[in-house]
Amino acid sequence: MARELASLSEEELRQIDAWWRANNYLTVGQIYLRANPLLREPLRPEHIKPRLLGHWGTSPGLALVYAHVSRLIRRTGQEAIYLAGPGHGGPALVAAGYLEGTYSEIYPRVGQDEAGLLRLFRQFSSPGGIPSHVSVTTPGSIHEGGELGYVLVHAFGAVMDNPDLLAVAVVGDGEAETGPLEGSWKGVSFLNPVRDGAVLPVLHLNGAKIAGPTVLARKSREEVRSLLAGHGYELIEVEGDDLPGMHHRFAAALAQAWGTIRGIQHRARAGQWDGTRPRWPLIVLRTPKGWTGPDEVDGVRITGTWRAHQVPLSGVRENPEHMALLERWLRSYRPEELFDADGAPTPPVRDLAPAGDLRMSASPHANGGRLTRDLELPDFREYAVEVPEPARLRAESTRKLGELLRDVYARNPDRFRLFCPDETNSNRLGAVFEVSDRAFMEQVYPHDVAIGRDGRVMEVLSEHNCHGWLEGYTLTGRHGMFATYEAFAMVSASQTVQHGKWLQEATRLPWRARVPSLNVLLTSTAWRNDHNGFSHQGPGLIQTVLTQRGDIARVYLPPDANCLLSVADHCLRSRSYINLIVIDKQPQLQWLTMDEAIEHCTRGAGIWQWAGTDDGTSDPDIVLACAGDVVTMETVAAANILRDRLPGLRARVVNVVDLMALQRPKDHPHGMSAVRFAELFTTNVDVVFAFHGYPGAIHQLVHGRPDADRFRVRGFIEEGTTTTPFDMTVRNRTSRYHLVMDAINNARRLPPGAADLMAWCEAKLAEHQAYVVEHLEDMPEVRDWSLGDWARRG
Ligand SMILES: Cc1ncc(C[n+]2csc(CCOP(=O)(O)OP(=O)(O)O)c2C)c(N)n1
Repeated sequence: MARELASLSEEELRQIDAWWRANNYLTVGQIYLRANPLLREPLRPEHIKPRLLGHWGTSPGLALVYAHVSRLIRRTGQEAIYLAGPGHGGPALVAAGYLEGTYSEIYPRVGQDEAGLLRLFRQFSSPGGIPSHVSVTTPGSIHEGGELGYVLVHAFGAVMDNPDLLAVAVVGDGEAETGPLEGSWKGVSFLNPVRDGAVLPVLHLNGAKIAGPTVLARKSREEVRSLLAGHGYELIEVEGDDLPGMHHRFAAALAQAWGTIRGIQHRARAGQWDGTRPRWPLIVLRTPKGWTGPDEVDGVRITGTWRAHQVPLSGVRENPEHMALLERWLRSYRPEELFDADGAPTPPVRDLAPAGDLRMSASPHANGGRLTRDLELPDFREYAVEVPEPARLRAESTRKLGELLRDVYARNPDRFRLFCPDETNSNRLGAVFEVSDRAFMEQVYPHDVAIGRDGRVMEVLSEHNCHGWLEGYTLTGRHGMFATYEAFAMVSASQTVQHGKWLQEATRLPWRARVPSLNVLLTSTAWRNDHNGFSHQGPGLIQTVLTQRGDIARVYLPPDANCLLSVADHCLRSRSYINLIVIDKQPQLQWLTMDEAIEHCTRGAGIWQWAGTDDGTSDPDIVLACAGDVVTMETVAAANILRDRLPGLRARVVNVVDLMALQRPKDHPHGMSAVRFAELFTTNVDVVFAFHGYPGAIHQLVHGRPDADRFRVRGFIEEGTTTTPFDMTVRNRTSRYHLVMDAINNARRLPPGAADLMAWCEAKLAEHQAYVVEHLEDMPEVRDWSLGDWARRG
């Protein structure tokens, strides 16, 4: 089959050439025209948009690849999706969906007639229209390509556990200079030819980026070959700008690539794979940037240079010469052959499109919610930690989550994966290895553990890869979790933001089905990275997610294992959110029974009556609030000190699991009502709030609540180093002693003994200081602290 595909018939050449010309015409039309879409009359200034926005340079290359892949699909029935790394070539992909008819099916106003064509042109990069990139509004897209660097990670994620799918991923040569893209060639080291589909990267060396040459385009061919062959690819090179020669050569290259892919898959699926990593094909495509556009403008070379990147002809309305050049350029595609009298694509253009869902713009994989099947989830209550009374038992909470995830893996062998930068065991999630190894297609040695060809736990030391793979995986309808050290979640924070934007926009499009949520587990947190030091102490991702819109962002801070299980179950069931779950992996005190945890997590926040000294009959003297595991312990310990040493003070303890519950209902769907807020925090009593992250976050969240100034927030204030766990809280002024002093300083009524207790706390802090320096560990009364019999149930 591949051999037959290698040569184009006359008919196919005619179709491909017509489709490509039509696509280029529509791209230029989208950038320039507000009227006269079929050039029925000579161009006049009023036909030209007042603001010329968009990117021409990459578009003809993107369209060329699209046209040829469409032919491949028609000939072979191959299921494929298309990812444009240089997503600024949006008009080419919008045009592709339009020529395939998908666009008009989804947006009937943009029909395949002259009026529809005009709307297509006018809406592009316009107020009330569509964005310039391959955004969420573009049918067939799972990759906007706005922030460059992620095209391969999205493609690899999309084909995992998707054996019949081919993801064609065009990589820009400028994009190839980014760190994430350079790291993402390694995807092939994790792709199993039996169980996974294939990625076909097309490295598009069009020579330039916005304002200068690209590294790979100016390297010798030998160096480019060595680089990519070293990553494990078999290179197929196509170069030129001659026509129809380029069509023939690209068709042959694509046929060869597809033949290689199918050969690898057939052999592997027939049991003939010896386990060595296959050499997957990669096409290196060298075409001039802005190919088929104006060669020269005002005596300056455009095509093949960075000047072709955006809008090659400026000031068209005012400059008759430029207007004439534009008209010549548009007419060079011979629109009269491509669109009929009504403005509909003519048969050679139309006939290239594959049928129905095989059109890349209509692929259900790219609208993954359509394919999403809910997870088979075990009953999370079965993993409960027995909690006879609060703060008696210590447990590694994430270990329980690992057990739950193990069984999620077992029940969902085709639609759940964990993504982690080399830390699954370290994060205490290692139970998953009872049912799945880590995926690895490079050499495996006898002394390796839990690693192999059939593994489905994804470990690669790249937060960019992990995050991007999970995005590709969920956008195509499957479920997963990204578990990472809290501080290094900032490495991929920008991806979190970009994905949030995607999800937010998607919720506005009725045709986009809701996809599984992006679940991010932050563990190895700031407070317990006492052993690693300052570089490992950074709770910044919370702040980042808080800036995202309420429609998509959720932040959970479960204080113990049972709360974590309840939160995780909720997140794994949810759709189209970014769920951030923050909890440390070290042994930690357990507070709530499973039933209590479920109720607490369902409400998002609650009073821990047993922890405080407030009888609930009237407002307390002070509220001690907390969100986050370590600061919860400090808060309960502080309340305990107050109970013992200042029994006349009424202190209420409030714990917050769902951070967004603090917001007003009008600011976030989880926001608690004013009545509930007052029940927890009163309307006028001061609140000492111990927070896991940066204090400003809580101020931001309670903004607009009654007398928000009464919130005194303690949190991480960038006081970190390699020290003891408790010293971390002392340095950041969230220790139990600091919280007690804060309570005394802010309580609205002080019983006798407060001054003595202040002095006692100061003495304790001094004692701590001396002790840790002398003994290199925390004081036993802190290190081994628990509530003792004080909170015994019943
Ligand atoms: C991470 C990131 N940095 C910078 C930009 C701004 N930018 C937009 S397009 C572009 C050049 C892209 O060049 P290339 O990937 O070669 O695409 P093409 O030449 O095909 O347009 C740059 C730097 C961006 N979109 N993303």
